Amino acid sequence: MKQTLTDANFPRTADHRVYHLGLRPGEVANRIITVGSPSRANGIATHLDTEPKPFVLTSERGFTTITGRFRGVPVSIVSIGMGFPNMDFFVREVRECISGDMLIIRLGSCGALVDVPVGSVVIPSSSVAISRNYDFDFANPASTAEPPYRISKPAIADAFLHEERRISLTAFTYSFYSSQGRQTSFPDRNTDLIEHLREGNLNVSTLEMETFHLYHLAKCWSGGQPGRAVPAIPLTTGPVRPATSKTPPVGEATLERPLAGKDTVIRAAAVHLVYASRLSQGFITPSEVNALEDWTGLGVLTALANTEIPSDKLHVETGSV
Ligand code: R1P
Ligand code: URA
Repeated sequence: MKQTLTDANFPRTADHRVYHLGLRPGEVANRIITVGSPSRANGIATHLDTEPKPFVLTSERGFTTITGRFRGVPVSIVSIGMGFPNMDFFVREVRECISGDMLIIRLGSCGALVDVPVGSVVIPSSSVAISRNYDFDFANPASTAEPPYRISKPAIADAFLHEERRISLTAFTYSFYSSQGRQTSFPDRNTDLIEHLREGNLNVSTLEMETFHLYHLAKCWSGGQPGRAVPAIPLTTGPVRPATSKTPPVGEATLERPLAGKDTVIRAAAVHLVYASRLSQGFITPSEVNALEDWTGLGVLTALANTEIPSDKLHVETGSV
C-alpha cells in the first residue's frame, strides 16, 4: 500500500481512489469488459480509438484498467485476475466510481463439458455456483453424511447479449481443480463430479470461476442499499489524468453529487471462450487464443457500444470517460 487511506468501511485515498483497483471517478466508463489477464485486456484495447489516447492504470494489487473510446463511445477494459474475490473487488469498487448504470461483459476462458471443439464461444444465460463443502471430511469421507460439493440455484444473465433466450448454463467454481472435477494429489472426492454436472437436470455446458458472482451481484443491485447514504463525492469537472500529468488536481473544480444514483441498474453478461475440452481433453493453442480473443474482443466492444444507456444514467464527467 503506497497511499494513505481513510474510512475503514470503504477505504479511499484523499483523492478518492478506491483501495484495490486504484481508480477514482472519471477513470472508468459505464460500459465495461472484464477479463482475467492483462494480455487479453491489451489485445482488446488495440481496437479502441487512438484519440483521445486511452487512459491506463495498473493498481498495486494487479488490477489493470484501460479506459478509452470505441467508435466514439466511452468503454473500459478491466483485467481483474482470477476468482470470485477479485470479481467482488471489481464490481463493488467500480460501482463506487461511476454514476448511473453499469453494463458489464465478462470475456473469459472456460472448460467445456459439452461436445464442442476448443476455440468455441459460449454465451451463458445463467450460472450455478459449485462450492467446496468445508464441513465435509475430505480425509475421512466415511465419517460425514454431507456432500463434498454444494451446487447453488442459478443466477441469470441480463438478456442484452442474447438474441433469443437459449438456455446455456455455466458452473462457477471456487477452484480450477477440485470443484472442476480435476484429479490432483489431494483427496478431493470429485471423481463423479463432471458426470453429475452433465446430467439432464443440471446440463452444465462450461466451467469457470467468476461469472456466477458477477450475475449474482448484478441482480442484487437495487440502486444502492436502502438506508445506506450514498456518499456525495466531489467529482472533477476538468479532465482526470494520472497523477503525473499537469492537469488541475482533483478538487479544483468540483461538483457534489451522489455516485451510484437511485434507479440505476447493473446489467451483466458473459462470453466464454472454450480453452479446454473436458470431453476430448484438448487444450487451445496460443495462436488460437490470439485469434479468438481478438475476434470476440471486437464483438464484445461492438455489443457494448450498441447497447443503449439512457442519457440520465450515464456518468457525465468530462474526464477520461
Ligand atoms: C483459470 O485458468 C482462469 O481462467 C478463467 C477462469 O474463470 C479463471 O479465472 O477465466 P479467465 O480466462 O478470464 O481468467
Ligand atoms: N478456465 C477454467 O476455469 N477452467 C478451464 O478448464 C479452462 C479455463
